[in-house]
Amino acid sequence: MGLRFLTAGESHGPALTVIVEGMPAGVEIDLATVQRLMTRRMGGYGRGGRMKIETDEIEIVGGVRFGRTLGSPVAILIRNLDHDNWREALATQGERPDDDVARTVTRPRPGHADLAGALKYGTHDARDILERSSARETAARTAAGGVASALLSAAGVRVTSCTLAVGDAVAPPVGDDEFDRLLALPDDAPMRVIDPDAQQAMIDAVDESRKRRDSVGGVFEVLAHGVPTGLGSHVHWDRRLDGRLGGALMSIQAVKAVSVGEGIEGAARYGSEQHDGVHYDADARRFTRPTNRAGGIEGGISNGQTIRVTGYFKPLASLPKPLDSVDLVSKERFEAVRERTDTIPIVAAGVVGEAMVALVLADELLLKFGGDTVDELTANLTAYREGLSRY
Ligand code: EPS
Repeated sequence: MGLRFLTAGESHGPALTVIVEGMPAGVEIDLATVQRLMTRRMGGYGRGGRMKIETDEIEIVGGVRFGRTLGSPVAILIRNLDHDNWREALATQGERPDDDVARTVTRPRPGHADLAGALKYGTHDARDILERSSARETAARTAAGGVASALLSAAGVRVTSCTLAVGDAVAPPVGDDEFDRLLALPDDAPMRVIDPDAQQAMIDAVDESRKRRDSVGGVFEVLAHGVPTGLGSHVHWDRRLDGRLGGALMSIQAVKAVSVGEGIEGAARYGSEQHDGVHYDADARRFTRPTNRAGGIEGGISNGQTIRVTGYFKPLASLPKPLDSVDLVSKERFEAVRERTDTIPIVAAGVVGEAMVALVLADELLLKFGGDTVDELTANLTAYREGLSRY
């Protein structure tokens, strides 16, 4: 067993909560570092009104003592400050009030979980569905990712993200050697882009979308630096690291496609243009690559290069100018319900991507190197790395 986590909580319910199980003892959990990730997830240009209400302050309620993990499940609570405005609609007890007070939703939004979820879970109130399908849940995942990142830090692995596109505004590709420049971007940057012209073009694309009362799609990339060779495995489908990371990114609300390295570009290339040659650095006693089109994974195994995975974000389904829909009760045609929403939370999507990648990598580190304490894990990792240098 490696690292696993469970989240619970509705978007306007009392709180979100997450339990991370499998953390070894002795990992330093700096509240401010986890909180910083939470705050970064709230930011970026293109966010809507909800983030002006929330603070996403985390409360660690289990598994940590004097700033270090105990080896027991780490439990975190994030209160929804907006719940104050939703107490009656999201009450956990009592009789169902009338539809206005319950904020019943009978007009499903195309592209959202509303209709399929209402049919599946046997309700005529899509609020039962949208409260949980909401990307608000990613705040809990981000907290879990912050815990996983603390373990990665101890193993010398760092994770960051960048914005690659908003609508038709595209950033120039970021090289592996620009990792530290990405890390150094200010937390309150409107987009996670190094190139100022690309950033401005993305801001303009958000403004244009707002002007049209529409949403717009985008692309983010997650990079993980310092990942040891040998995480994941070719031996079975569910152990392939690219498959696991792909699933983890695809599980983020609104992500509809994922690529590893230059996977999408590679589909239009010859093999000789796609694969990274293998070199050997005799002084450092290690294999090197002049390029990283594979995104740090070959045969489902990390190859020691920077891991790069890209998430393709569809335009959000809550539109200020709604599409056609049909009332769940009367079956009459109506415009879909109008919910407050973001234009595109692409910076947030990148941060959630970082969290999901961190969770998968921390799980893989524990599966390979084990240990009930962080010292045991890092000793095993050091011995393994020494073994590789004698290969
Ligand atoms: C979301 C709708 C909006 C977003 C929300 C995701 O929330 P609300 O309905 O309260 O305005 O702001 O994202 C978050 C709350 C968040 O924390 O990221 C949706 O329908 O998915």
